[in-house]
Amino acid sequence: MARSRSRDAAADGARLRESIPAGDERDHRRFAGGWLPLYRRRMRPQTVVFVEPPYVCWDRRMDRVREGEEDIPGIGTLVLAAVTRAAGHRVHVVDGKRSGTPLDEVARRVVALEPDHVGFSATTISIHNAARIAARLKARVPRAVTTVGGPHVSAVPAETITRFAGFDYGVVGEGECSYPELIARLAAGEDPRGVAGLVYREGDAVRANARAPYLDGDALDRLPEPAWDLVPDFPLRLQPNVFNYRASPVASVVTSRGCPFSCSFCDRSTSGRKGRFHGVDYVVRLCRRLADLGVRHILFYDDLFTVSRRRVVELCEHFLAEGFRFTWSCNSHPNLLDPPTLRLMRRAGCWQIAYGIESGSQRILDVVKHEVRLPRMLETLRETRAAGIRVKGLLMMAHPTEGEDSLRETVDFLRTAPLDLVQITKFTPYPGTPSYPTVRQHGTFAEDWERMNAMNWVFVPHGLTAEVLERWFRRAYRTFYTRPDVLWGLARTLAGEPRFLRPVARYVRVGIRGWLTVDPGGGTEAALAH
Ligand code: B12
Ligand code: SF4
Repeated sequence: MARSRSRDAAADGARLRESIPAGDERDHRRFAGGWLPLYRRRMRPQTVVFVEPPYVCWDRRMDRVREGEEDIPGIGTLVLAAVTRAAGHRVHVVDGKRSGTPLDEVARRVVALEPDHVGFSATTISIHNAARIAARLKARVPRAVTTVGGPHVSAVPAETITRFAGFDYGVVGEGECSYPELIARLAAGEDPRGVAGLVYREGDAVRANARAPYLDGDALDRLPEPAWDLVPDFPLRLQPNVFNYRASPVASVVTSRGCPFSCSFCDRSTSGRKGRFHGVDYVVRLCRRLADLGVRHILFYDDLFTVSRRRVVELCEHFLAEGFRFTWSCNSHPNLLDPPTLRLMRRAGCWQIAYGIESGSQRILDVVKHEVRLPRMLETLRETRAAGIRVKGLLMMAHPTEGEDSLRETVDFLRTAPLDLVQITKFTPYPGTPSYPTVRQHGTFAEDWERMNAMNWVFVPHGLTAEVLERWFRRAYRTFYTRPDVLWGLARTLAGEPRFLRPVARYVRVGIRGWLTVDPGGGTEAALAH
């Protein structure tokens, strides 16, 4: 059954690609008429290649676990690709994230496309590889203009451009206005320095313009759909980590941007502090498109999908009215949902909610400004389960001011908390987070961007050591994943979805090996649950 649905989906994928020009031209006109006057200017179409660099997801010695990486371009890249195509350019996407793709191979694929412009999307963990590919490209196709966007350059613009000579430009914040305008100006031989959000060199200095206004309201809904047609094998390509989806094919959708909470570990340098929402019609249109392609599970990858309860209710009512059959999962803050909303979400297909738990210590929750009391958190988790939705908990260890007292509280919390799955990561002070400027007051911070994948103890709070942290980290995983109720729940999920068996067996094998061999700086356990 699953297999024949997959075949249908593949055929639908082909149909989607064939159908794109007509549908898209309509979108282009609407979009171009919206807020990009430069589109109407006469301009030689450019060849633009978007690149997602490979990055080290887990411990770099644990190559096998890297198979768990998500190898599909992000929604940011796909929306930018669609917008750039709408501006009349020839657009390609080169996704280097596929496990262990060598940098030379990524560069070779980009060079073969004879690009005029190459746009890199990079987080902190992938910025070095983005820069390495850019440097290789500049050596082989000097005329290609290299631009980097995404969270890392948005957080530390001048430092990024100063440090990496391979990037000609950076773009801070959302790229939908800035990037097409940069391309248009350069193609027209105009001075690009007025482009909003642009980071550029001027003599020895690096300058950064004020970012473009955040997209909101109609401007968000005028965006074309993500360029899924540029993803080979879509929607069959995305194979997220096991236990994160109910059924495949699976696809991701972003329905809002930004978050008004103030968690000190969270980088909102691209999306900002205000929740901005796609209209329900826009979301339903994307979901309908995916459903027609055979997608059976949608991952809502918003910063905080449930930031507006009213809107969640509206979305669910539309999903029910449309008769959508797919299941879906989302993330939430444990201070937002109530039983009626949860029950409605369940009826509308919600299968799993990932809650930011962060810590089992109230003191730490207050320090990191997570804005929730533990009793309320536990109540939300119980209510979610009671509504029939699986509960995933996201936690971190080594927060600023963390001590063995709070680590013990977190482990105790994990003994009984109503959770089906947990993912514990190692606190990492990313550039762009409120923690970043002050974190050194609370411990030692080895700021090596290439190790900042939340799987290394790059930050060690005063009074602790990496060895002590690692011991608590392992104890936390062991405590949770040896609970009979948790094991029973996982067994039931596996029984319902036998296709999980192979990846799970692989994770367990690699996990046991890692457990026996990995030193405190590494980390394998989180891979089991990610
Ligand atoms: C979904 C998501 C994921 C998914 C990605 C799946 C996928 N392929 O889409 C998964 C779960 C796999 C994931 C993994 C990780 N993630 Co993540 N993720 C997100 C999340 C929640 C949403 C991203 C998104 O789709 N946003 C919506 C789109 C529209 O926005 P966007 O991607 O930012 O793109 C816009 C701009 O950045 C800009 N832009 C982007 N690329 C480019 C390129 C050019 C040329 C230009 C001009 C502009 C531009 O324009 C885009 C359109 O407006 C963000 C939170 C956030 N708000 O960014 C965290 C976030 C990006 N993730 C983060 C982290 C830390 C990670 C991991 C390291 C976690 C881990 N331990 O593994 C990995 C690393 C992944 C990587 N490739 O580097 C951090 C990054 C912080 C930092 N400074 O690096 C964020 C910001 C979370 C946070 N708030 O702290 N993530
Ligand atoms: S961690 Fe989640 S709730 Fe906190 S600020 Fe970031 S997106 Fe918002």
